[in-house]
Amino acid sequence: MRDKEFFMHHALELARLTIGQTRPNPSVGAVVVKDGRVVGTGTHMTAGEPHAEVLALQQAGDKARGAEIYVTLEPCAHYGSTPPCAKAIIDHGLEKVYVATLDPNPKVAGGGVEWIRREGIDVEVGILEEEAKAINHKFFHFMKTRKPYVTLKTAVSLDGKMTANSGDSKWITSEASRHDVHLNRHQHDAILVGRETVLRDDPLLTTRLPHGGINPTRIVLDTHLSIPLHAKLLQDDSSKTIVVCGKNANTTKENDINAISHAEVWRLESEHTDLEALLNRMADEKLMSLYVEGGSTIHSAFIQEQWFSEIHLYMAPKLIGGAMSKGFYNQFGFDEVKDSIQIEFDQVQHIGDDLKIIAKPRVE
Ligand code: AOF
Ligand code: ZN
Repeated sequence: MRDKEFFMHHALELARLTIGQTRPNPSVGAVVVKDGRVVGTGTHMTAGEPHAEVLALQQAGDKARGAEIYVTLEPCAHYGSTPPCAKAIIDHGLEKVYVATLDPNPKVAGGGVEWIRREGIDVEVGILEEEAKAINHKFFHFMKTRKPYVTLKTAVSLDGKMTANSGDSKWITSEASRHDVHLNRHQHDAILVGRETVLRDDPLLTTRLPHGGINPTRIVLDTHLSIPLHAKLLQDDSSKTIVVCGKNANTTKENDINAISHAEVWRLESEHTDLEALLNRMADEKLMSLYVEGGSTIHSAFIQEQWFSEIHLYMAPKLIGGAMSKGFYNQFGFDEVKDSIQIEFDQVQHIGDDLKIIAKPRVE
């Protein structure tokens, strides 16, 4: 049936197409319908470029007068890099506006809907709202908490090991899982590892998908600035690299890193790399989401301080064993099970030969 959910569903599909490419903006789709005919469609494609509604209205032209528009996010009310969409909707003489969900951005936050209603245009909010929120869940989290959305990613064997006895970890999971990891790199603003991973694996941390992808900003936690200047992520300039250090790190090394055009040192005020200070600095730089590809030290720090929204655990049908090889959370441990950190499983998927488990902090 071509009802309001039908058209909103298509607007949501348009928004879904651009997940990961609009940072720091949300992904938004719009469909304009006149007398049961689609007369315009639009997707916001990149920050700084026109919003979804504007593109859909441009396409509709004169046909927008008296038409209805389906938008996956409340039309904006502010002059940002583009003029307000609420104004465009009013100027084009639309008769009805269907909105999936309000915009949590304090600059908008209900103001767009209010403005349009004030002009006598009927607005209905809440069509397929949960789907719309899911598309931009990282953006919603950031707007609510002013902290990046943190995803901890790990790959383990069925017996919970991240490495074999030698430290070797290539590859525990199948190619299909690794493809999914690259999709997640594309969908996060930044990716983080610790110095140990740089020293051991010398990773590039870029997005390598069959159709290409967007590289996240690379962040290395390196309290004493001990990673070598020839590390691949300091040599390769396909995305920015931020090296985060404590207050006592060597200033010559800091200057050397800052001299690399795509690299930058963030010196924190604490002796060690204080995660909250890092997340606040990221928020200041509009880095709204963080994909942590840690070893157990890094993951344990994020878990211990409860700075995570999701854990992605890829589990391979292998048994590695070994008393020396680690699990992904093992730094402190608890004496009794009753003291352990309570989380909950959100999803379990089969990916290739592996399982992917998505876990989240338990909501009390
Ligand atoms: C809309 N339609 O397609 C999008 C919206 O810097 P600007 O001007 O691009 O504004 C960015 C803000 O606008 C962003 O933080 C979010 O609140 C809203 N995004 N709004 O009406 C769109 N992408
Ligand atoms: Zn707008």
